[in-house]
Amino acid sequence: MIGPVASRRDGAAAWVTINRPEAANALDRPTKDAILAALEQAAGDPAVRAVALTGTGRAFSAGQDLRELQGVYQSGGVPDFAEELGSFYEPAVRLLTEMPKPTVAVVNGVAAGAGASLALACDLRVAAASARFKLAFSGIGLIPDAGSTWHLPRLVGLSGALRLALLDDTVGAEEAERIGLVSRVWPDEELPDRAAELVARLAAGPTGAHAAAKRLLRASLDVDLPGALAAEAKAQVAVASSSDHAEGVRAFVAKRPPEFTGT
Ligand code: T3D
Repeated sequence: MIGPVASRRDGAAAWVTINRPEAANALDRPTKDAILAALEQAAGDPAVRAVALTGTGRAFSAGQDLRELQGVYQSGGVPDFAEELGSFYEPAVRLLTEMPKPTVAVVNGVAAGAGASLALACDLRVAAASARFKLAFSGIGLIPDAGSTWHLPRLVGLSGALRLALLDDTVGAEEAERIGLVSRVWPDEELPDRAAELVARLAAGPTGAHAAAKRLLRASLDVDLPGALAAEAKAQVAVASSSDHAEGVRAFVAKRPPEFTGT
């Protein structure tokens, strides 16, 4: 039986698919637990060299399951937001941003609330033409969380971030590409194949170099230039001793495509 999350391997790529299409892939407790387990597994497996996060059906994810939240209120309780954020959203966002391999959100449909936050936490976002982004938090009287207040200004600037948070505009895929929220948009029917190609390409890449580039670029807005230059030099010395570097140079001279092994 397929649970709320389906995990599969495609060569060196791990695909994590949120699988509650009847609820727009909203994040209830079992779904959150399963996403976290799948991300932990992919992050910790050295044979996995790229990770894709996507959804089944018409949505990527509509964010926090509001029926579950309503259930807590109806039973006279108050949701423990600190616990929810600390036990799922924070570790999931940190795994996506910190695992030493590229992460890609394959945004097959609407990404709202914390669903959008998870997409924003991935290193790259690619989208179907019909996909859309909506923060949705202000609609239920909350602030953007799960890393959105950190990622959004870095991706679309402060003005764009404020617009999305306060006006809660829905941004379609084409506009998302124009403002730098997504890297590629493909016709809906082409998304599965094109995204699989892109993720496979990342998984066949120089994993150590990708990991270092990801780490340095993510840190870059919080360090000064001398600090960035020093960090680059340190990382380059480490990466230069990898087999993948030697293979890249060999392949260039031999006029053939490199065969990186991630070592
Ligand atoms: O614990 C904490 O720390 C709190 C953290 C909160 C983080 C958050 O994510 S807050 C934001 C939560 N999300 C939302 O407010 C979004 C709510 N959903 C929508 O605005 C719309 O559904 C969408 C824009 C996402 C999609 O619209 P549309 O027209 O394409 O689809 P739909 O018909 O509205 O939804 C399809 C079904 O999914 C529908 O079920 P039904 O009526 O056919 O049985 C709908 O109720 C359900 N659904 C959509 N979003 C959620 C949901 N069910 C539960 N929770 C949802 N978030």
